[in-house]
Amino acid sequence: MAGLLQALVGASEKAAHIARLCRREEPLFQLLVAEKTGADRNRRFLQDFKTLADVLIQEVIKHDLGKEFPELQGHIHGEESNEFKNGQGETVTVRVCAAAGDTAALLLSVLEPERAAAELLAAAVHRDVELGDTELAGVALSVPPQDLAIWIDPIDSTNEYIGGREDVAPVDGIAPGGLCSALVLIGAYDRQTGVPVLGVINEPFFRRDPLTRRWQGRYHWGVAYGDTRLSSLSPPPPRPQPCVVLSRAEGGAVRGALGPLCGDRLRFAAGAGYKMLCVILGLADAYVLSEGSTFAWDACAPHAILRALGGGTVALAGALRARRAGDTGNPPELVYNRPAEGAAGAERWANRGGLVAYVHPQHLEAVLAALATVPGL
Ligand code: 2IP
Ligand code: CA
Ligand code: CA
Repeated sequence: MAGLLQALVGASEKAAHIARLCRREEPLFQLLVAEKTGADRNRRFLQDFKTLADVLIQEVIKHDLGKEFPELQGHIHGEESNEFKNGQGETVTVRVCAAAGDTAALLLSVLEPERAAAELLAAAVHRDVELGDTELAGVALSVPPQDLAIWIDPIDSTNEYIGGREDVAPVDGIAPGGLCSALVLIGAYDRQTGVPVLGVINEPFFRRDPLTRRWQGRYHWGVAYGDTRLSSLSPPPPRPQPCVVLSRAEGGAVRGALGPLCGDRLRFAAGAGYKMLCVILGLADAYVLSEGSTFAWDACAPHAILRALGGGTVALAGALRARRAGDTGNPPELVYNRPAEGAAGAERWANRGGLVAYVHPQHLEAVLAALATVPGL
């Protein structure tokens, strides 16, 4: 049996394949779109979409990991619920069946009359993934699955995934938006402490193959367990003057406070996962978010990789509070096992009070010092 890390990467590859498949045919893609309702609504967007791709991908990851690691069953969580409304207004519970034919029949009840689409998706759900990654195959870890739980964001940056823009020009390597900011995020955290320990980020739309014009993906992983720190990536070198990446929704006060620190190195990008990936890859030195508009499933996987590289993700409000109280210890990191008190639906898992993602502690320190001057933060 391969290890848990290999299983997370394999699941992300299958997920990325399904994400690509769903975009290939525009009429099929239109069929896959349904609107979110009720308490699951992400309050940041007027129109927040849940796609069948999202729901299906989450179920596939849950199914494959739970089958290989029964100890994880009941501890694999994600952004989506597995209920999907079909064209007739009936609620269909999306799940992976024992055989591809049964999964296709279930999917057809959502996709009717697109039989070919349902069969294509079912085949992708049931296919075996061969990784062919010798570096990853050589990683031997003794991380006990019974101590862990999982957060899945089957597709982060759904809006960009649906919009599908391919021609967004990057600014110093950072794409301000577009398809490349849609990512698959799978993170494992310690059930007792809530600390993230394994993370996989998959980029399904990394680049187009120059010959076939088909999308090619890539993935990154990290381990921060006990004293073990391992990653598919090396820590990026720090810049003397930090580059900070923000959401376009970030307000003027935060932009203004970071201006003197970054000069002209303030960047904007879509996707919480993508912005954390920019920090992981060294395209930015920090990602600052002053609001609770990300969730446990957005941050868990990238946070684990950041930890593997010597960095982390702190809870912004808590870090500023501690700082203002004269606490000189390490600022509090986000944890993933504690629902917000008094909240309902997705809000239970919001990273309330914002966050700062970083690799180099000196950048975290500089960012917190700058933000401490902002009244109301
Ligand atoms: C979203 C997505 C958005 C992000 C938001 C996340 O997740 O990553 O892009 O907002 O915080 O919750 P922004 O792009 O302004 O950073 P999803 O697409 O999975 O709903
Ligand atoms: Ca997300
Ligand atoms: Ca999502």
